[in-house]
Amino acid sequence: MQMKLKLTVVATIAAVAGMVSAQEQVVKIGHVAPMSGAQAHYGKDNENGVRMAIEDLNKQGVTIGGKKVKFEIQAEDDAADPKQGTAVAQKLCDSKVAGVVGHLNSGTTIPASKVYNDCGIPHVTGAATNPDLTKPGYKTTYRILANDNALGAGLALYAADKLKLKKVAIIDDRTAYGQGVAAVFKKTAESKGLQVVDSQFTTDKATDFMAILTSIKSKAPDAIFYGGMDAQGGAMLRQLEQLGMSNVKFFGGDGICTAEIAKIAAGAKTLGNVICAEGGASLAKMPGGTAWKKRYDEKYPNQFQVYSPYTYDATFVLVDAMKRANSVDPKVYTAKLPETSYKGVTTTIAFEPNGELKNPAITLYVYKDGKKVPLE
Ligand code: ABU
Repeated sequence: MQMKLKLTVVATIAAVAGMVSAQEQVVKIGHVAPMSGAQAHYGKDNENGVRMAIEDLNKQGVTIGGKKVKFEIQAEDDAADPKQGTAVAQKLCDSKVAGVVGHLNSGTTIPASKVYNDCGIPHVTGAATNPDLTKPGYKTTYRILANDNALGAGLALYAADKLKLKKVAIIDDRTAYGQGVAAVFKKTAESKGLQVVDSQFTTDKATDFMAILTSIKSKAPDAIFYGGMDAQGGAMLRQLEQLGMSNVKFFGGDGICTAEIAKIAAGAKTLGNVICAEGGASLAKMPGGTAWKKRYDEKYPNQFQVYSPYTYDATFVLVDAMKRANSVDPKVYTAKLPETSYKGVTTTIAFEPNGELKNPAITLYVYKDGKKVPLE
């Protein structure tokens, strides 16, 4: 008799548990960035942003189509390599993720965007800034920060109008991002009467820049613009100091505008010559920036770089569209992304018809006592 009662209780508990799980659905959000190699610190920061968003969403409790949703991340590494980027994009399509946050590099995001378009999964980048990304007009591609047209032009205008510089040299790393942002800087600088005295290039794997910096030194520029990432930018700062080029300003886009560049510069005083631009407001001026950064630092101490507030918002933008469509099916909810009006941590996010952010801000930064501070 006692045994029979026990069995009944167990069966009842199992039935209730089964009912709950039948009403819950797991929805996977893909994230892609370089998680290995010299750019892994950017990738880790970006992934942290998505993980934090998913944790917050699951804590809030989201119900879509009458079912409680449990969001999970499917995190992938593209190693900043365009071929690996498309392979990983296809893997996410095959895994039937509901949406993707990524990628980080323009060189991986641009080819991956076609893969996502072909399989009908939307992706939102919070880091890739080459304007070519949105040129095909895919209904599955969105960017939630300013692009390199704004960054390159903003820096050139500052060099010409505020600093009254006359001569600049330009270096790029031959990536989609580095080459693109350097070309915009050059065009705007020349339109303002700056003389481009030397143009050099390197790669996103190089470590020794003595030859190109020595060539540039002989042309005596007031400033160098570097289109590329912080591993190379930081090493250049050390080598500029070794070459006695301590008075040369060092401009760059968001790729060098990291906490990490101060570490890589390893005490070189030339860090104080850096002027870099990011495609959004400073954390202090973002609607939710200060409180969000405090929470981020508690969860992920010393890991903040640049883009995690954007990857956090990108995750919420995808889920906001799912809620408005009352569907987690990308074939259904993608149609709601163009009508986004989402009050995020970074700004209120709404999109142009081509998937670019409406009314993006840019902020210029300098480094004081080894810390990045906005140029007010
Ligand atoms: N936005 C700079 C770094 C990422 C990229 O666009 O390649």
